[in-house]
Amino acid sequence: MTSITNHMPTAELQALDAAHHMHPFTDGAALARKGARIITRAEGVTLTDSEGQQILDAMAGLWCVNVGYGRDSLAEAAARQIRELPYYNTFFQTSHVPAIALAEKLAGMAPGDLNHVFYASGGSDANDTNIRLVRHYWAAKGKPEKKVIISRHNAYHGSTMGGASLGGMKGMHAQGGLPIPDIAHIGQPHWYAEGGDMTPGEFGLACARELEAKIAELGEGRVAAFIAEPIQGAGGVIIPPATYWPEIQRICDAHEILLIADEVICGFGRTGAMFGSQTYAIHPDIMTVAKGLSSGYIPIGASIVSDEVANTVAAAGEFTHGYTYSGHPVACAVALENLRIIEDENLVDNVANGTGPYLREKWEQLADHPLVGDAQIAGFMGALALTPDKSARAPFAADTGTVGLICRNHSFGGNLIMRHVGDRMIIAPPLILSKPDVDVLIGRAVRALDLTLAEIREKGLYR
Ligand code: PXG
Repeated sequence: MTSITNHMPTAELQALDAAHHMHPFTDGAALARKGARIITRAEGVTLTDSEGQQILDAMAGLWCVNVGYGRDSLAEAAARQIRELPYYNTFFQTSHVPAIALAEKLAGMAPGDLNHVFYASGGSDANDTNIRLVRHYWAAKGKPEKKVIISRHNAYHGSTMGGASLGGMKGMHAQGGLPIPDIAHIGQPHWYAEGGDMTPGEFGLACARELEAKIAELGEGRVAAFIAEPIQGAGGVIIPPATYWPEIQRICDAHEILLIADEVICGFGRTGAMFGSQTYAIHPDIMTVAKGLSSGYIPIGASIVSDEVANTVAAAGEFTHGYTYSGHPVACAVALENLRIIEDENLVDNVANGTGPYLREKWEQLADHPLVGDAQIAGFMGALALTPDKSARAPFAADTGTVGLICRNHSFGGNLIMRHVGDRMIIAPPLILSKPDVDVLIGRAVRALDLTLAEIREKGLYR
């Protein structure tokens, strides 16, 4: 076996990567021509690549490294647990201390009567659990025909058959025979792109009422649940109008529909409260969590379930569902230490009252840039809508994503990880971001926008 180290020349690593590593959500042939960027180390909010570049990671990895990189205590928690009990399962009437302790901790942190934890290894498989759980719940209540789960276009709920079916990404449904049966979709509350002449408030209500119309169309007796991210992340940081969530809650309550809040991105501080459900005063029956639960240091996800749903399912006999790594002791130990850091260092308060307001002020000023039609931010989730015509909120004539990709390339080239979704530029930095970090972030973002404007003018893509 070759030993592959951080010290090999970048080109050699890229060649081996192209030869043997299939990347997620990647055009493999195109990547092989270009070569992947290779990250070798990270500390705080800063990545180092194989060329020695220092990069500000304004995406917290993939929306997950909430406590930042380089936390020794997380390494120690993992090492301690591996020495003591590296693995045991939680099937067959068995349990262990890390799984028990984390479940108790999450029950205490989660709002309302969300007191029961079913573990997974990430967000996708936790959402698969949710599909089976809500259908099984209604069957246990004597309503087995309540099976349909309503989701939204442009939602992201994972890449498994269930998760991707719940998701509303057309490109994903086009591959592999999706969606599975009994999943329906309604519109997203994306005022900037789809709100037309309505005010954001009117549009938020109209979008929420699509749920009521869909329930009427399907028949209340067939609908099990509605699932949504409090703020859509992968869809492009779509922050709903203030009118949206109260109306969704009213409709779910009125029609006996379970509400699943997918908190995989919003959970653990990102919106300025511990959970996005608290930011929007939602009372979900189930929350999906992953990512920030361990700050990405180790894979873990979970469904946090209400007393009513958990007790009903428990009374109905065996729930024939589970994963080898449900409640993995090392993952639970790391998650517990990660939650201790989030609480002891008041990281949620940094988002709400510390760095957060400063980031908001600077981010919203980016709306003055000629290329930016809208600058939105909630907690540590920000989006810029790029446009050739601010007043009309107009899209570019070029294919969606052409300009966004140019901007992303200038951003990465300038050592800022700011992503694009179509022609929206997005950030979701680690929750430890400081005010000096904000100045660096904004300076690099402005430079990327300036270079993008110059390039698209030159290429005739502007107007
Ligand atoms: N729900 C939400 C809301 C997510 O954002 C998942 C579920 C699935 O979690 P796992 O752990 O199975 O990946 C996610 C994941 C992107 C991107 O491009 C976002 C995610 C995953 C991959 C890419 O923004 N979010």
